[in-house]
Amino acid sequence: MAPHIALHEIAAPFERRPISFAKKEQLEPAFLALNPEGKVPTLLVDGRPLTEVAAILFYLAKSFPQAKLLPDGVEAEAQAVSWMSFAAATLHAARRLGGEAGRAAFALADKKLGAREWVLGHYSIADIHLFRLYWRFRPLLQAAPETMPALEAHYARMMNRSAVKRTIEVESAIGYELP
Ligand SMILES: N[C@@H](CCC(=O)N[C@@H](CS)C(=O)NCC(=O)O)C(=O)O
Repeated sequence: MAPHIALHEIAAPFERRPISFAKKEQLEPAFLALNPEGKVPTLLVDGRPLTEVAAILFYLAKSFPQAKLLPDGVEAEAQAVSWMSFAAATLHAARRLGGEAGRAAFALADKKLGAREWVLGHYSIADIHLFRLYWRFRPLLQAAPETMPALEAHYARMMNRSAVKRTIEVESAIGYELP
């Protein structure tokens, strides 16, 4: 979903290849040949596979600079990598922990985001990554929305973006099989 949002943001031509987890298509030899981990997302760039949300978002932002999905400057880029590493390593992993540990990880994200409108001051790939994980875990966290005010406001801002609306529209029509 995160690369899908970014692809709509940059308005680049692309082809979707939905993978059915119910049919275990991620474990079929043809897919494992592209991503031996058997996980989505996997982006094919002229046939070459690129895996990991953070890397795919970084690649798309750098390849389509006119979309301004990455702030200028080495330090600002490093801040984006920092947030996406936090998202992948701490927030995504919190799913396995569940319950209180899951809520604690997102409470930390809420605190890190604070009063900022966007993670890095202006909209970027870090917002897309953060949003995707909160969108997924929000219904599972069983946390009162008022306990995550920054994430809730960020979620509402993201849901208002046309790239996000379009992504959800397309993915809902295909049907979600979330692991
Ligand atoms: N570190 C990877 C995690 C990818 C990942 O866990 N993908 C999940 C979906 S959110 C998946 O493909 N699960 C299928 C499975 O575990 O069989 C990333 O950030 O891209």
